[in-house]
Amino acid sequence: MIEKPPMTTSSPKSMQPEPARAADLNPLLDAFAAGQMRALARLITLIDNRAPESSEIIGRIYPMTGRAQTIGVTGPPGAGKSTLVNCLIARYRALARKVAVVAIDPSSPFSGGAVLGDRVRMTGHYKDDGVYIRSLSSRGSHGGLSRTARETVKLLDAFGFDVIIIETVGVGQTELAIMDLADTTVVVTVPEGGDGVQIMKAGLNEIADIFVVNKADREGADRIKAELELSVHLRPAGGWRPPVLMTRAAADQGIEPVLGAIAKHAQFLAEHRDAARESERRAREFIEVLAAELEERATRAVGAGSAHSVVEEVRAGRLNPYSAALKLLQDGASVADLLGNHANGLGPGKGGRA
Ligand SMILES: Nc1nc2c(ncn2[C@@H]2O[C@H](COP(=O)(O)OP(=O)(O)O)[C@@H](O)[C@H]2O)c(=O)[nH]1
Ligand SMILES: [Mg+2]
Repeated sequence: MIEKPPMTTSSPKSMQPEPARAADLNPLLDAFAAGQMRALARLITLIDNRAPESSEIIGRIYPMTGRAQTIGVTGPPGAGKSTLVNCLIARYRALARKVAVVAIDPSSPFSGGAVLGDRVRMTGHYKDDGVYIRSLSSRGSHGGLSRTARETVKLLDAFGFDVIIIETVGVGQTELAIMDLADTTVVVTVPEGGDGVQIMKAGLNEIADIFVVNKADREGADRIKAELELSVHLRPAGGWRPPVLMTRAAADQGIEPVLGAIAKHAQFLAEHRDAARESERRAREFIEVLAAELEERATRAVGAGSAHSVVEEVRAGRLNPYSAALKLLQDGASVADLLGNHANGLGPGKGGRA
């Protein structure tokens, strides 16, 4: 099943009226829990549109998460990421594992890959319920996209996919943040001139758990492989040393070693679980969600023609924004009044009040 994000023009940053809400989340979440793909798709759309109930959705499905293996695939545009992902899908399906793909690279669609596209269709994976491919719109703000990606991965995890592959172009900070979601990050590069240098410049070098030199049929593959191997040896001893593998994804060649390396890295992670780091990660995630939730609520509350006295004072220029913000925070009741239940559409008694 391949889905594109629906075209809408809503923007979480603009001060527009509150977007339309799902009347009641319960039937949708029930359908999701019953394994209905359409419910999954609708929930992802709500998340992708940064609907006000996003945090409630993720909070409620959270107990069902934590089972999936997440694999990030990144690298320059045209390196063959989507082609490689198609190869991986076919292999994982052959192992009866359910695979979801989150594509944040709009440049190359999945359905178009000539050779593997046909193969996937031939083996029936195209209509396979065990494969779900979803591209996210890049509408979100800087932090918005990585948040959308993280929440989408949680939905897919909770839905029961065994393997979740996140494809994104490795160019900026947002992409690096998105790769932070993955248990295992595969950096795909190609023999074209200067590509190795670009990988290092983009900071992809540090985040790679596995290097793949794709288009190994082209000249210069050995050279970039040697370059990458040299950089790998600069890593501290005792840690994970990323293997450098060669593939010809368009010909479906060299894929088994990639699967093997992913499995080996997963095993390494399992053997080196770091409870302190996981605790730190959860705390950081809490701060991120809290900050984003406050920003979204403030944007809605201040934008929706709020009759709140502090907002009116600020708008009229009688109270400066700094003093106003501090004044509001000094009084829990005022915070709840401005940003509380009515602002996110949760009814009383649903636990939304501070
Ligand atoms: N020569 C060669 N071309 C490849 C190989 N793998 C992928 N390609 C081609 O490279 C182009 C870009 O591939 P794509 O997977 O869309 O790259 P992405 O932008 O990184 O996702 C497509 O035309 C592929 O058919 C390979 O191993 N060798
Ligand atoms: Mg692609």
